[in-house]
Amino acid sequence: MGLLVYSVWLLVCVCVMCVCVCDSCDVKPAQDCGCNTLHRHRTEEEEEDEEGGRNGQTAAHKYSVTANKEFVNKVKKEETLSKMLRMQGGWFLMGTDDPGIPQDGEGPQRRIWLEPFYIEEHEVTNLQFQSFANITHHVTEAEQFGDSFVFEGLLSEEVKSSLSHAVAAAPWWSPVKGADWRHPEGPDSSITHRMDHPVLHVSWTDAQAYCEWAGRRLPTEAEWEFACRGGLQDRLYPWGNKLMPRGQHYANLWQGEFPNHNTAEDGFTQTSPVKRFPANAFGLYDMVGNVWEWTADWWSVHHTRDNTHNPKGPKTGSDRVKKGGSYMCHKSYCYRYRCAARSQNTPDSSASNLGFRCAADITL
Ligand SMILES: *[C@@H]1O[C@H](CO)[C@@H](O)[C@H](O)[C@H]1NC(C)=O
Ligand SMILES: [Ca+2]
Ligand SMILES: [Ca+2]
Repeated sequence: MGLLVYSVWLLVCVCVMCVCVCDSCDVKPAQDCGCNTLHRHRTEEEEEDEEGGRNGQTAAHKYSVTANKEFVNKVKKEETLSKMLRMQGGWFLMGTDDPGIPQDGEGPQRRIWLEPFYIEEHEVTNLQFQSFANITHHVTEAEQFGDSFVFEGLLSEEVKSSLSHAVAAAPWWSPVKGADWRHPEGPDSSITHRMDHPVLHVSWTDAQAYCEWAGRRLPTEAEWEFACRGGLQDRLYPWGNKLMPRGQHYANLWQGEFPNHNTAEDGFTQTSPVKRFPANAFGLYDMVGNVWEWTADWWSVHHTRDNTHNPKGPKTGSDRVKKGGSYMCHKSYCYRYRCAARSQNTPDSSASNLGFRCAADITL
C-alpha cells in the first residue's frame, strides 16, 4: 500500500513538474514547481495515512484531488500576478510646497527615506481579480452591500431611470444597485470585453484581501508617491511638468467639459487597458490617470516637515488615502492627476474609477 501511495505521489509530482515546464513558470523550477508544496501542505492525518498504511486509498484520493487542486491554484496564482519592479528607495521629496489643492494636504514638501521595495508595474486588472475571486471565492463589499458608485455619464437609460438618489455634493455620482466589479455600470453591463482593464468597485478591504492573497501588500502613500515620481524631483507628473509633451497624451484623463462632455482625445471615455500609455522612468504604468489607487495609509492632511524614515501615515483614521486621479479627472474640478495629489475614501467605499496595485517588501 505504501508503495502505491508513493507512486501516486511521484506521478502527481511528475505531472506537476510537467505543468510547470510547459507553462514556463519562471526562475526556480526546482523550488517553486510544487513538489515542495505538496509536501509542505500535507496534513498530519495524511502523513499518518501514508506511513501507517491504514487508509492508503483515502490518502491517494486526497493527493489526486485536494493537493493537486491546491497546487493548480498555486500555479494559477503565480501566472496571475503582475510583474513587480524593484524600487531603489533612499531619500526623496514627498508632497509639494506649491499645492494644486491645498486643502488636500499636498504640502509641505518633506524629505522622506524609504527602504527598497517592490511595486506592481500596472493596476490590478479584471482578469487578475477574476482569477483571485475564482480561487478564493472572495465576495467584494460592493457585492455584499448590493450597490456601488457609478459615474452617471456611463449609465444606460434603463439604469438611470431606476436611480433613487445621487450624492448632493457630486451629483454625477449615483449609487447603483447591482454595480460591482463584474458589472461596472450596473446589472446590464459586463467586463468580458475589458479583461485587461483595471478592476473597479473594489473597496480598500477588497484590495487588501487581494494583495494578501498574492503574498503582497498595499503600498504606503510614500512608496506610491516615490514610484509615481520615477526618480524626478519636484515635478508635477510622473514624466515631468508638461501635461502633454510633444502634444502626446501620457495618461488616461478627461478632455472636454466635465461632467457633460468627454471628447476622449486620449482615446478613452472610460478606463483603458493597463499599459496603454507610456511608462515612467521606473517602468511603471498609469501611475496617474486610468483609475485611482488605494494606498495602505490612513488619511490626514497634517504632515510634519521632519525627515522621516518609511512613514506609514497616521495610526488610526476613518478614511484611507488614494492616489493618482482617474479617467474622470479634469483640471477644472479634479486637478489630482499629479504625484503629490491625494484624496480619500472610507475603506468600504467602491466606485467606477477606483482600483489598486500591490507592493511588497524585499525579503531576499
Ligand atoms: C473564473 O471562472 C469562470 C467560471 O468558471 C471562468 O469562465 C473564467 O475563465 C475564470 N477566470 C479565471 C481568470 O480563471
Ligand atoms: Ca480619457
Ligand atoms: Ca492609476
